[in-house]
Amino acid sequence: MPSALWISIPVHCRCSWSTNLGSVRRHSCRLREQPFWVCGNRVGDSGRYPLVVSTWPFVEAVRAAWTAVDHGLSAVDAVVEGCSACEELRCDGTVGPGGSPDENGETTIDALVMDGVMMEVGAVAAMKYVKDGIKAAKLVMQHTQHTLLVGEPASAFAISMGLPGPTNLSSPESINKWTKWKEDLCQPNFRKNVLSVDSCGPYHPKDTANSCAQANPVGTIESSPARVGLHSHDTIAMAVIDKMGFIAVGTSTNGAAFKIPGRVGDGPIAGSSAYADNDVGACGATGDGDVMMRFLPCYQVVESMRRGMEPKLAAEDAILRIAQKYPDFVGALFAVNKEGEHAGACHGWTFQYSVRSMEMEEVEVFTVRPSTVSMST
Ligand code: SD4
Repeated sequence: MPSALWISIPVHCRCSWSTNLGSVRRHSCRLREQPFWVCGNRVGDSGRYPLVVSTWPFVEAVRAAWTAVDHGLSAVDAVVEGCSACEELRCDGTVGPGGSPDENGETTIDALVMDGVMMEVGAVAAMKYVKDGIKAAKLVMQHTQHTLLVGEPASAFAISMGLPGPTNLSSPESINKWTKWKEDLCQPNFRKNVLSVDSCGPYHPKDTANSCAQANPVGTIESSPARVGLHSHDTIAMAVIDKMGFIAVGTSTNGAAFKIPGRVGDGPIAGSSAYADNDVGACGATGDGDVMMRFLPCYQVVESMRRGMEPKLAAEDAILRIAQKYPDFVGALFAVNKEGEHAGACHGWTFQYSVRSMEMEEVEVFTVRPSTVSMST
């Protein structure tokens, strides 16, 4: 069954470009009304670094990271600055405090930072009561020998290390969103193979519930599946190459809206939402983390680039591997190599990623357009 594969085509000249594999549209955020087509996005030889790449048109976040790295901060610190800006701005209502609520109406944060020099990682997942996800992740990396802290103990750790809290992460917007979802009978949601006498639960495994249902005249309701990200952009994943050529990546997200409490997405999983290796390059991802984390797509991208694939092909390959198994999956990623070449690939939605490099006067947003590639290849 054909399925849309959306890819970008980075080669090394600016021109119109369109094939049966799709096309790339590039536009400056300053010149948005005058978009032009490109087939090139290589960073010039006049100085390849620093470089900042981020999922989605999170222009302010890229600016914040750029300012940091341009003033000489490390790649790790610039990633923290960039992702923190998104948390403060509550990018798309799905990053930082007050964003997507879970089934219980609570907002939690998943975040990760990775230093591609030492391959050090710090991450927090399902963190409550602390709004500074990326800073908490950095504290895990710098002050523990662990990689990932989860839930309320992650919050307690972050607060004990100096971050403000406990803070209520709900906002009027998140409460309204949750209230509406409850009024819509808790649909859609992430349950499957369950039945419930009330569509908001409690839920029972279908087989078991069948016998309960027979005994219960109220009857049962099946859930309709939720899809991550179709109507919101959910995750900032950012890569920075600093002036020394060192690479770091970071992510921050509320995860999937109306997720089951306790759910950890791909955001804090190194190799899935983001990955960096200073010898090779970096990758950042967004989309249906429950599916994507089964494939570690960013690890795949970096390893493919290590073996010589250009970013475009590495990104396409990683997306294709997922789409072949999950034709309905929604997701995207960007890839950037040490030479500063970058590309995006996506499936199931239009993807945009933002870049600031030495040769740009402003952040530029790249739109990855659909193609008609058959997934049966
Ligand atoms: C997650 N990957 O928690 C995140 C959500 C996302 O675009 O990025 N959606 O699954």
